[in-house]
Amino acid sequence: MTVLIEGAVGWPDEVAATYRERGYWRGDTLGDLLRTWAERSGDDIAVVDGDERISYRDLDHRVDVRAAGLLDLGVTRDDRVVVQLPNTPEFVVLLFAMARIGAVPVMALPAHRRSEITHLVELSGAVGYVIPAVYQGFDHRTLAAELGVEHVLVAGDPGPYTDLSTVVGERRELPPVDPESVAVLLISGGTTGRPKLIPRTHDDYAYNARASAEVCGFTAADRYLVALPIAHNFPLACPGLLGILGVGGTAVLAPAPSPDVAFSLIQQEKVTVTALVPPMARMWVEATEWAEEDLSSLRLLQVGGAKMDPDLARAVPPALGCAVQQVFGMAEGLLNYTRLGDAPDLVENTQGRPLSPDDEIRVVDPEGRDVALGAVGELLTRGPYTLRGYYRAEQYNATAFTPDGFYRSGDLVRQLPSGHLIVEGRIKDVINRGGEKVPAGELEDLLLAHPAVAQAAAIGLPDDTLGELVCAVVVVAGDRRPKLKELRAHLADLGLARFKQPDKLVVVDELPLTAVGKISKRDLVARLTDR
Ligand code: J2J
Repeated sequence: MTVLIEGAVGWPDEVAATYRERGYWRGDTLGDLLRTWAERSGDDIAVVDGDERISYRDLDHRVDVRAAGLLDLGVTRDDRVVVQLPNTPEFVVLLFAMARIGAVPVMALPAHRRSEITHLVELSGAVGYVIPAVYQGFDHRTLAAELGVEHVLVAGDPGPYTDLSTVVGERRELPPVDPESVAVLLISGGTTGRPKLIPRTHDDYAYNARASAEVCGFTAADRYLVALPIAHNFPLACPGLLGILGVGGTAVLAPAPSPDVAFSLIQQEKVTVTALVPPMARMWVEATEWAEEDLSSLRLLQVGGAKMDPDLARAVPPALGCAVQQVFGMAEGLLNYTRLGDAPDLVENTQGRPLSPDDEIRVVDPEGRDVALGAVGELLTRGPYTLRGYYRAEQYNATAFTPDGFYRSGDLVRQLPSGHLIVEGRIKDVINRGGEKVPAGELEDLLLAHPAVAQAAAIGLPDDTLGELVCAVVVVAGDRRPKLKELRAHLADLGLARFKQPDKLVVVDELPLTAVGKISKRDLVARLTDR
C-alpha cells in the first residue's frame, strides 16, 4: 500500500507501479510543476485578478517566499491548514506554497460557517486557518476566535491575528516533498453524516488536471475564467486552475459566477473557457437576451455538478456562441466528460465518459452484481485518480469501498455501448441543490436540536431552477408548530452554511417508515410531489 499521510490509505503497491509505468503518475509535486511551468512560460501571465496581472515567474517567486514564511512560522510537512479563501491570488500562492513544503490545505468553501469549519478543524487536526477578514458580510475573524488553532492568517485587516501578507521569508532550498503524499484534502459532498475529507496526492491530482486539460483541448492561448469557488474540485483541477497553468495559459479570477460580473470579464480578458453548475449556465443563457458584452472569445462552457437538462445543453451554443461539455465529476476522483468531437446527441443527453483509459467502471445491483450493459445500477469505480479511502474514516471506509477497492459512488447510472454514462438518480442520502451538496443526515441532526422538533427528515424536492430544493419534513414536539424562518435562524445559530438550510418546511403527524423501520424518504418525496 502506498503511504499518503497518517490516516489515509493509498493504492496497493502493484497498482501504483502500473499507474507509474503507464505515465499517469510522473513523480512531480504541484510545487515542482509550478517551477517547471515558470521556466517554460516565465513572462506570460499566469493569473489575472482585477487590474493585477501576475506572470508565471512572479507567481513562482511569490510562492517561494510564502513557503519560506510558512516554514518560519513553524508550519511544516504534513501539517493540515484549513483554507477558506475566495477566488484571489492569495489562494493560488498559498496552494503552491503549501505544496512546496508538503503541508496540506483543507479546501473549505467560502459559504462554510462555524458548524462546518469546526468539524473540518477537528477532523483534520488543523494547525492553521487561513481566511479573508470579512467576506460577503461575514467576519471570519470572529469564527477564528472560537477554533483554538495555532495559526490564524488573514488576507486583509488581521485584527488580533497574523496578516497573511507578512508571512514571507527568504527564498531558500526546501526539503523534498514526496509526490505520493497528500497534496490537498477536498471536502466530500456525498457521504452519510458529517462531511468526510478526500486525500488527493500530488501524483494523482497532477494527472487529474493534465488529462482533463487534454480532453478540453487546452493550449497556452486559452484563458480560463475561475467562476465557481476555487476550492471546489471542478474549477481547481478539472481542468480548472491547475489545468490552465499546466499548458501555459491564463487563469482569470472572477469574484462571482453571475453574468453581471462574469460577462464583462469575458469581454475584457478575452476568456475562452469556463465551468459552471447548471442553474448558473441557465442564468448565463437567459442573460444573453439583454447583456451587451462581447462574448465571442468563449469557445467552451463546461457544465457539471448536477444533471443538466438536454434543453439547456441545446440552448448554450446558439446563446453563448461556444461548445458545451457535460461534466459528471466527484471530488473523490472519477471524472466523466463529453468529448469535444462527440455527436450532439451524446453531448446533450449523456453526462460524458470516463477521463482515463484506466478508470474502471462497474454498474451494479443492490446485491453488488454487475447489471447488463444499459441497465441502471450503482456506479462503482477505481482508477489512477480515485481515492481508496477517506481521511481518518476507517469504519466508514469499510462500507464506502468494496473489499477490492472500488469506491461506491451512490450514483445510479446506465452506460451506453460508447462508454458514456447517463445519471439516473442516486442512492446516497444527499440533496443536490443546483450542484451544492447537502448531506441529509447533517441537516437532520441539527434540526433535531430545536426544541419544537421531535423527528426530522431532509429531502430534495424537484425544482425548475435548482434541480432540487432542500425540504425539511418534521414532526413537532409539543403543541407549537415552528416556522421555516425560525428553523433557518436556529440552523444559522448553530453555524450551518446557508446553502444547507431548508428552502421549505413541511409539518407532518408522522413520518412514513420502510419495512425495516427506517424513515422512507422515497414515500415522503412521492407524497410531497403529488400535491
Ligand atoms: C448529475 N450528477 C452530477 C452531473 C456531479 C466536476 C464536476 C462536478 C463535480 C462535483 C466535480 C453531475 N450530472 N453532470 O467534483 O470535478 C453529482 C453526483 C456526484 C456528485 C459529486 C468536478 N456532476 N454530480 O459535483 O464532489 O451525484 O463534485 O457523485 O461536489 O455530484 O459531487 P462533488
